[in-house]
Amino acid sequence: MDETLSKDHEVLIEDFEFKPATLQISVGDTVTWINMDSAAHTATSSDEGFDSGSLSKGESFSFTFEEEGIFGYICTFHPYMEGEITVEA
Ligand SMILES: [Cu+2]
Repeated sequence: MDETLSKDHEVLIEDFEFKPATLQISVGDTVTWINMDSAAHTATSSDEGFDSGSLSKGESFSFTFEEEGIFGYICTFHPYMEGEITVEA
């Protein structure tokens, strides 16, 4: 794995949605969630692999994916907010 090839991706949390809700990335890539809403949100994976904790407006959370797989996540405050990260080798 060449570190220089790893990429950064952004997911905006806006209008009670993750944008984009689904994202395909590669192992070693980093995803940053940024809360654009006045309401607090989280990005919390189903398997507890990552958890942003409560993000206020303008706050962000980054996670680097070191394993391939499909990682579903929600906002714990609004469980109908769903997203999915697909990590490919
Ligand atoms: Cu939320």
